[in-house]
Amino acid sequence: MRWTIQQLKQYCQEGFLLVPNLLSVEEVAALNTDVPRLLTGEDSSMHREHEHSGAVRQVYNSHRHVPTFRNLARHPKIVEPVQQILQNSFYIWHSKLNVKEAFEGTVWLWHQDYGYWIYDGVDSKLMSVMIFLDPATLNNGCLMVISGSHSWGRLEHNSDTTTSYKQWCIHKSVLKEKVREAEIQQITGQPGDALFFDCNLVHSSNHNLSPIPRKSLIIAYNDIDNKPRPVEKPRPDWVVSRVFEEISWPE
Ligand SMILES: O=C(O)CCC(=O)C(=O)O
Repeated sequence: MRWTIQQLKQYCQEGFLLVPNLLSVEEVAALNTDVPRLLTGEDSSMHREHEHSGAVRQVYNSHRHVPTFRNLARHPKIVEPVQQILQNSFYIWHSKLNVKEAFEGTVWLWHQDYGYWIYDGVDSKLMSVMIFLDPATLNNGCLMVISGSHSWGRLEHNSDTTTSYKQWCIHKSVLKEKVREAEIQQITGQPGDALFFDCNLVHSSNHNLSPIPRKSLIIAYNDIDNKPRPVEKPRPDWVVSRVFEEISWPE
């Protein structure tokens, strides 16, 4: 499960690494079997965000409530590379099922996750793993990234309310200066593939204009020694977890 030196080097240079077939067909099927109960809202303890159309956009923290998702968040295939990257024990910052329903799933504007997370009183010692539960294609709003952008450090963000969800996104003037068309990479893949990425990687995604959904689970991990310092406006536990259950590998 450990990454090779070459894989780690690529992750450090580019700020992300796509691992094809991280999960087997059976493992993805087991997760997808539990997805409908996340979407229907029968378990109200999971926080949900919706599109203007009413479609579910995100379901937070399934790893706390659903055994398949709980096991995945602690699976050696994921936590061993996370430990190699963070070089410390860590805990789950949050997890979210990002849904992007067919025809309805809307955009994610260009941002860095640390663009938001800095206001939660942490340093940039966090990272995320995006596990594809559906195919991610050019038409259904696959993730787009700028290779190497994590090394720019945190960029200036501002709030944007033009979409169905209030987003923090990189200031347009900064984008115009920094982002070149040729450098935008579309991360397409198959169910079971996983993208590991740095909290300062610049990323976005388009509207899903296709007839197939684009569901993926993002699990964010934070270095155990980077717990949030007190801030003026602490965000709720569903987005900034106060469950500091330590994960280290080998356990
Ligand atoms: O699901 C996507 O396309 C992007 C999601 C994202 O950037 C986020 O949840 O911060």
